[in-house]
Amino acid sequence: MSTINYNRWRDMLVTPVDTERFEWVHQHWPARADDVFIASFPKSGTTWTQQIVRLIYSGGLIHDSDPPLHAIIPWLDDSEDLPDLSVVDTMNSPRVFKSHNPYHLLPQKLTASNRLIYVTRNAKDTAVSMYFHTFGFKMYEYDESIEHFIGEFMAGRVEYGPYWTHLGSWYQQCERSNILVLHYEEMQRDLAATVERVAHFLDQPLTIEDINRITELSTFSSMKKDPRTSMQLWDEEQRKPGMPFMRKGETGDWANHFTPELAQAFDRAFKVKMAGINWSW
Ligand code: PPS
Repeated sequence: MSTINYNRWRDMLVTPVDTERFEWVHQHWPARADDVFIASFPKSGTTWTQQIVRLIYSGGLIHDSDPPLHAIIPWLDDSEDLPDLSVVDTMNSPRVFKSHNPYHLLPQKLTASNRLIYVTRNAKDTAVSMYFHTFGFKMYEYDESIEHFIGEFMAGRVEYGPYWTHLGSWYQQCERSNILVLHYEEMQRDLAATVERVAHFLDQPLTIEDINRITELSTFSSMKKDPRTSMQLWDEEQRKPGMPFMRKGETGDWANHFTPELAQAFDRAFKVKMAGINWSW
């Protein structure tokens, strides 16, 4: 299918059908003062950051009885991912949640006491990862080429898009002291330093041994091995064969999928669309 049946919620396209949940969470969800949010444009390193944060709070310990990562750090807006929203009332503080919303669509009851971590990734790598996500999940019924998807990405016709609007909404807020911005590429360059930075932001003192353990458990290969972080169940039930959620985990993979002409056109268009957003990847 060449077009995807997105739903529209406010100024965004989304695939979850239950947009009432999005609206309710945005308007009414009662946040606690110490709730933490990990937010991102999809495919920017959300799951990776969830793993780092979850390990920081557990002192780098994982137990066999632990539930999957997405149950420890749930996605409030998505009623398929989290059918019973009341379970979050029983979570111990500080609770951590995932969001794919732009800043202005976070729960309105959040205040300056809530810590927010925003993860970003190079636009071309994000587009490639999002293509494999969309092609791989059966629910999208999407079987077009990567060139087609990149065209959709450039036109802003993708979930939670446009990419530049999402980044712009967070960029405008990023000087706030309760916001930490991570870049996927920096995480790749120095994961241990990222772990340290996030722990400092969350006021969680760690020993060198803790940092080393968390770093090791947050590598791509460790996360791919563990069914609780590799989203193995999604792979088995919801994705096409040979299209794993933990796909490649590399920086610069775009070069394997963009022709030089397409890369040039993309860069030209994004220079204009991203004007004023001075993050570099
Ligand atoms: S989602 O569906 O929006 O929550 O996806 P998200 O978690 O934001 O992004 C998925 C991409 O992140 C890669 N990933 C990692 N890369 C490096 N190291 C680690 N530990 C890691 N964990 C996840 C994952 O493979 C997806 O990227 P691609 O390029 O598709 O491999």
